Order: sequence, then C-alpha cells, then structure tokens
Amino acid sequence: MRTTHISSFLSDKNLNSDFRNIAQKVIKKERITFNEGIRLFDADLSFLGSLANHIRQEWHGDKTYFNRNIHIEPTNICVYDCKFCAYSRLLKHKQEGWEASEEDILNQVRKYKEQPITEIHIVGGVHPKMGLNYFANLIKKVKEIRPDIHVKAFTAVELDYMCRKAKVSYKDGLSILKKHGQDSLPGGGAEIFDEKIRGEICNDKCTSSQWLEIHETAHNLGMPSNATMLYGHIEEPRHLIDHMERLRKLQDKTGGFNTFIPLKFRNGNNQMSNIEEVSIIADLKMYSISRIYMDNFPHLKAYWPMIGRDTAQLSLGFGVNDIDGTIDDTTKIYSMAGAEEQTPELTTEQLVKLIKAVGRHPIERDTLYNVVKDYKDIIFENEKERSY
Ligand code: V47
Ligand code: SF4
Repeated sequence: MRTTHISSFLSDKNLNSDFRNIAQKVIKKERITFNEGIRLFDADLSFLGSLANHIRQEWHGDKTYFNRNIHIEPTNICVYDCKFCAYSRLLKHKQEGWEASEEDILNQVRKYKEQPITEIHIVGGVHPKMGLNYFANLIKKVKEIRPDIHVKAFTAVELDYMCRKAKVSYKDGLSILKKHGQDSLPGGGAEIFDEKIRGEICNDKCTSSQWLEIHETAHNLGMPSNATMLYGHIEEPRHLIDHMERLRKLQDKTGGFNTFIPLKFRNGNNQMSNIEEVSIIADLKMYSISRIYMDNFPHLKAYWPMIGRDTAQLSLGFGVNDIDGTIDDTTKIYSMAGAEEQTPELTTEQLVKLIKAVGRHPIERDTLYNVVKDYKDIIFENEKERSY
C-alpha cells in the first residue's frame, strides 16, 4: 500500500505552519503536545496517513501482526448499565442473558486443547455472583488443561468490582489472580476518561482514575495490558486527546502497555442508537491520530470484527500494525451492537492473504508479540491470483 511520503507535504509551500511543525516533530521523533493533538483533527486524511504510516514504518517496518486466540465470555449479566452496551443484560432481566457454568467454560477450553491457539481472552459482564475466588479457580483450571496458554482476562471494570466485593486492594486481588495463572489484562472498560462524558455514557462503573490505577498496579506486578478508547459518540476531539494523554503519561511511568486499540462506537440495539456512526474516513483519521499521539505505545491494533475486514485492511495504511486476528472469534460484544462481522471468523490463511494484499509481512504473534510463525515466504494457493 503506497502512502504519500511526508517529504512531499513538507515541500508544499502552502502547507499550514501548524501542520508543518507537527510533521517536523514526527520526523525528529519529538513528542507532540496536547494542543497539537487537537489541531490534528483539522488535518486532511492524506496528511495524517503519511505521518502515521511513517511512524508505523519506523517502529515495525513491513511487519503486521495477528494472533490466534479464543474469546470466552462467562456471562452477559451485568450490574452496570453502560448506555452504549448492546451486549449486557441487567440482573433484573437475567432470563434474557446467559451464565455459563464452570464446566461449560472448561469444555470450551477443552475443545481447543489440540489447536494451535496461544491466548485465551476472558471478559464478560460484571456478575455479582462470579467473584475473585471463582475466577481465580477458573483460571487455575484453564491452565491445568492448557498450561502453555496465555490468559488475558478481565477488564479493569470487572477487576474493580471483584476486588471491592472481596474487600481486597487492587494489588492483592491482582496478585491472587496472577498466582492462579492470569498473565495480562485486556484494554476494555476505558471508554473515555473525561469525567463528564464518562458520566453521561457509563456513570456507574469504575472511574477513570480507578481504571488507570488498576493498570498501573498490574504493570507494577509484571502483568502487561492493553488500552482501548471508545470514539465516535458524544465526545469531542479534546476528550480523545485527553484520554490519550492520560494513557501516554502512565505509559511513561510504567512501560506496561503493549497495544492501543481505538474502538468505534456502533449504534445497534443500545441506549445511544440515536447517535449516527462516524464514517470510515473518521475511523482512518482516528487510527492515524492515535499512532501520531501515542508515541510510547509500540502497537496500534484494529479490531477487525468491529470495523469489518475491509476497513481493517485499509487501516494498515494509517498507522495500524496489528489486526486482532483469531481462528474463531466468539465474542458477541460487537455483533450485538451491529458490527460489520456478525459471525467473526477469519482463518489464518485469509488473514495472511489480507495482510499480504497490501504489501505487508504477516507475522503470527503471541500476546507479548513474540514471533510464533513468520508467513513472509509461505505462499498459499491462489495467493497470487489477484495482484491489484
Ligand atoms: O470496554 C461495548 C466496547 C469494549 C460497544 O485488549 C463497544 O486485546 C463499540 O476492550 N460499540 C470491550 N464498542 C472489548 C475490548 C477489547 C476487544 C478486543 C481486544 C481487546 C484487547 C479488548 O467493547 C468495552 C467497550 O469499550 N464496546 N459496546 C459498542 N456499542
Ligand atoms: Fe457491563 Fe461492560 Fe456492558 Fe458496561 S460495557 S454494561 S460494564 S458488559
């Protein structure tokens, strides 16, 4: 995929002086400021794309990562009532939701016993009866079936609830989970950190500072994590930059984040269905601005089940170096909110072809970005059929 090189923009005498300064900073690997971050929202997609692509190339060259994981969602019963959530069912509407038994969950893991997956991603609703001890023992049993598997589990929202309910500090709660086999934390529950916007879209779950404290505690215990940001609803550019600023500061302190994942708000079947979804152009701008602003996050991920495989493929030209590929993505959180992929499944072969089709070098990774398999020289049947 060809993107205009930054130098072409810099040689344009009519380039706005703010954008010229930002481009020069990017070339010199200097950090851009909060106000410059906000200014980026006024720039053209082509300009943003060239900056983001330059940064991606500097970090990763042609390498584009995917992994093989499964999602386990123990329940969608949730004590919270986030307005954007199409997935959860309040406890009072319990009969409309699901609660998997421990045996159901372990059977799901057993199904993949011989499969070459490297990660199990466990998240769900916040169920008042599924607490810290239940999940610690569950993880232990998952590891007994698959000792080699990486368990990435529980958003900060779930962790905050289970620690408070068990009356333990975040440090003690996370230490117990770690001892039982939890390896890292996913990035969910961050939404948008601005307190006013957070109060309007999800006022009853953990606060922004609690989210950040949980991730900081995890990093200090040697558990890495990801961070997400929900965009395209009632927020404004300054709220998005504020969100990224808080993450960038924490990353300076701990270095424990692997990946930043901007999540596009989908408006199906939720209390915010009146809000129109943003365009693909806005998605690509969001990826680019994220790549430019988050200068200390090594990876930028496009979560393809949400935006669809075509936009995910396009995003590779706008700063993204990771497609959350799976062999069997069983998550329901997006399909229930009207995501592009209703039955999100991509085979490794399809993922590899999708990455190679834009001239990138596909690498299967584990959660920590160790190389599991390099697909550069592995040619699948019909791969060369369409070269345009
Ligand atoms: O926190 C819920 C989001 C998140 C909607 O860490 C919605 O590797 C858009 O965080 N429209 C959970 N987004 C999922 C998540 C995640 C996914 C994939 C990989 C990783 C990782 C993390 O889903 C929630 C919320 O921000 N979400 N409803 C919606 N209607
Ligand atoms: Fe519950 Fe998470 Fe849905 Fe909020 S986003 S209602 S915390 S499942």
